[in-house]
Amino acid sequence: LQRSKPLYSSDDVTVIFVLGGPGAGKGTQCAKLVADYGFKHLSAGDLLREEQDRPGSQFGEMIKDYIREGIIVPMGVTVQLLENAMGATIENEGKRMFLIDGFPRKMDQALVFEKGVCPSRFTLFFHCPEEVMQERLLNRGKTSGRSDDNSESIKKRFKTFIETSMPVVDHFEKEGKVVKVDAVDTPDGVYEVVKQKLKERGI
Ligand code: UP5
Ligand code: MG
Repeated sequence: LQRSKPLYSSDDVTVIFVLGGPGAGKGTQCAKLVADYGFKHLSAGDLLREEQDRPGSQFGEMIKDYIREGIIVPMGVTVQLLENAMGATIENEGKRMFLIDGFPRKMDQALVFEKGVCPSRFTLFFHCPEEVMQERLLNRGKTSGRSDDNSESIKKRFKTFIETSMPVVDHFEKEGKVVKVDAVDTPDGVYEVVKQKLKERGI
């Protein structure tokens, strides 16, 4: 994981990080972007849940505990899953434009990924008040089967987001690499703004 230069250069591969609080709508907006722009969508949370359920995974139990507690799985696991998924996508689908959803959410992940895997073009950041996110997650929890869509876990996810993940957004903000979108509107309303802002960034 520690490399002297990234595996992919930003000339060769486009990486857009997609961040925002739990339930801000990252996955929803990524699905729309995939349909219109042909990005490959890689959700770190989805990759972790897949690994958790993979028979024989040595990390399954650990991932399960971390996700329920709303804390960040040690970065080695997540970075490796993303790197594998990117490699497989480039090889099998020939796609070189990635939406990396829900990652990086801790400073160490951000630094290691950009130094060792691929520098990001920018971060698409969905801003949403906690009350709105909480309502969405509790509502989804009725059917999602996600172990962390309950009020106890949601509280912990919010705390981690503020304490651990917002510093990542602030870091990229200082580099002028954050595209901020208000995420309170309807999915289609939010998406209109996303498209406009991507256009301004040359996408
Ligand atoms: N919805 C969406 N947009 C809406 C809108 N505009 N108006 C009304 N409703 C809207 O949406 C959530 C719900 O809201 C859905 O029901 C949707 O229909 C509705 P979604 O698009 O799924 O939001 P998203 O931001 O993707 O929410 P998600 O729950 O996936 O966010 P999290 O960031 O909490 O979850 P993630 O899967 O990324 O991570 C889960 C856990 O994995 C973390 O807590 C952590 O423990 C672990 N993890 C790591 O350890 N490391 C990582 O790098 C990443 C994750
Ligand atoms: Mg998601």
